[in-house]
Amino acid sequence: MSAAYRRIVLFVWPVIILSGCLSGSAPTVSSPEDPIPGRRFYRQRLSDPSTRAQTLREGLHSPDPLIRKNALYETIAERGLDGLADIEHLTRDQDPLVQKLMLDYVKTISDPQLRSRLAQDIGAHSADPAVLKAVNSLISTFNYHRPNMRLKDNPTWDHEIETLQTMTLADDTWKILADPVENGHEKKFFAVDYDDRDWKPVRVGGWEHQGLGPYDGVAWYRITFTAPAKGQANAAELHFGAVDEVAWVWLNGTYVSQHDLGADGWDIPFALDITPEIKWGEKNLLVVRVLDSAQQGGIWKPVTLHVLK
Ligand SMILES: [Ca+2]
Repeated sequence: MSAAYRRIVLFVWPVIILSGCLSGSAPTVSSPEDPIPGRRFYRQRLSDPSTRAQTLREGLHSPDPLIRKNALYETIAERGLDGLADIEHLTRDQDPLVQKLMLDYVKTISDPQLRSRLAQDIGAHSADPAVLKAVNSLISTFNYHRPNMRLKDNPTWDHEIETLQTMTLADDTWKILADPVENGHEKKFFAVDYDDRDWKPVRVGGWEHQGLGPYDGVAWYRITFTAPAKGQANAAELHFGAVDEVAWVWLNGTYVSQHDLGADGWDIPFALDITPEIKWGEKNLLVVRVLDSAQQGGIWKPVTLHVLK
């Protein structure tokens, strides 16, 4: 190390640490305008065994994402799971490169609860589609599937089925919320007592033109409607004109069934028996979780209640 360089280091480093302390953040060695000197300085200190450990710890808090990423990489390589306490804050990092590396690390954790918690934390702080997708595949707890039998398919039903009444659900009282992290089921978006006052109003039709933009992914719909009195009815069905693409349906908090033909199901009508779940003559809550993988998405044709005898 030259005398001149040593003087620079001796002068700069305390200032860096001091400014970091004063600002309440970690020491900074680079400016956002020109990160190169900071990176060079970081590498030099890293190559010196006497400053390496300290440099790594500081690098994990650097404002420069490349330095954070490098420090994360080196810390994982050297200490593996023992370094978790030093790197755990990076689950909240805003930089996709750091997020992806952190996710690779989280995948190696064998404790499922810890793995899931860290992955969820990364997902909650990321807007990067690739990161969100990887997080989802790592933590997915969505496992809703239930067969559904309509009255017309019931082999023990021997009467002719008559439609007593049909009622199209109001077009203008739906509400929607995008669920890019795909944990709406864990937040119980389908529950009757879930508070949806912050959800956006939405009409039947593609969600692209209704404030969600070119969003591909999961979104949830909620609507309440008043069912007619039971009268002579033997069954109730919900007829969906079309949902682009996959739909999972809850009524009054109970999971009913799904329409899952993959992307091919986007324009195919479907009907579900809701006889066990409907509340005759009362308010009912219908919740639909929609997955759209490409282009237009959402409930784009009307939903109609059919009362059958
Ligand atoms: Ca679509």
